Amino acid sequence: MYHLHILGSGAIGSLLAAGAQRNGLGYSMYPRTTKQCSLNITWINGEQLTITHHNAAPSFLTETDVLVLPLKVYQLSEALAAWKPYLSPATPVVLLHNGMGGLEQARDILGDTHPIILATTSHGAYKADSASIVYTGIGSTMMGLAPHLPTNCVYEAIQKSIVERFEKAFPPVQQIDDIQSALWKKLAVNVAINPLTAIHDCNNGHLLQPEFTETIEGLCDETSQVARAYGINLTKEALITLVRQVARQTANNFSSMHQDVANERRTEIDAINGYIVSLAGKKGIDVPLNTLMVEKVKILAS
Ligand code: KPL
Repeated sequence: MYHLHILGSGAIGSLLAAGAQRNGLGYSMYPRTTKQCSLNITWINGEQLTITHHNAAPSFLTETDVLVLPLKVYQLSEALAAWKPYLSPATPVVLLHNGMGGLEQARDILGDTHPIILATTSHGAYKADSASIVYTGIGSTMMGLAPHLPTNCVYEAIQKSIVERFEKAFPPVQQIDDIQSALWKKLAVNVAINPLTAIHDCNNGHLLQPEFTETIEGLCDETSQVARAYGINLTKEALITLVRQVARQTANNFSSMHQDVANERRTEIDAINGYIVSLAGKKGIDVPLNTLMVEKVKILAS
């Protein structure tokens, strides 16, 4: 069951496709352009794999297909609008991106009853060049039903089958009942690590130096205040511990925002620190450090 249809040719989508291939599961990849028809993957154990791309044009999907969008948030609306006419109302859609704002876009385009699964992953990978991906760090993936959907047996059965499919393709995968909190925790990590590594041109581990302590603590404080204002109970202390833990575990990695700036690609700053600034504005919360991160990264990336 569930053929994986993976959009784009980014690092995480490619790892998922490679995992499916290694485990004998059906997948199709839809790169944004047809220039690239295969990608080389260096798996974590050094194994070399080649994954092949499908046509870039959408194809009709049924309830036994799943559409996976491991895209940047700013690419989602265009991709979902292009795919909507090809989706059955029962084709599950998996959103897998850094930052926030994707679910709102998906609901606008697909409606409030479409089965949507939210996912976040901590696997490390990077695109060495346009045709090669390197898998650098084993992580895990958390998935859960979008919080606006009713928890009835239909949606729960879809969620269970999707989680099982992902577990077979690219383990480990954990089904999470409160995916919203998990996404906020990932957001808090990205709020601190991503802009600071881009601004200071350093790897994640460098942020453990004492010179970054005050800024990291301040960013976690702002994230915690905004999260609580929206009913997500995350303390500043818990977020600081989490950020430091991820910086340690991924010490040698360069964050995705660092890679975006280094490769002169558009960054996800609007969906990360910009998201905090925007939510804070609606509740009258002062978030000077997040505002500064947005300004600095925008100058870097301009
Ligand atoms: O998600 C990441 C990213 O780079 O976007 C972290 C967790 C910071 C790992 O680098």
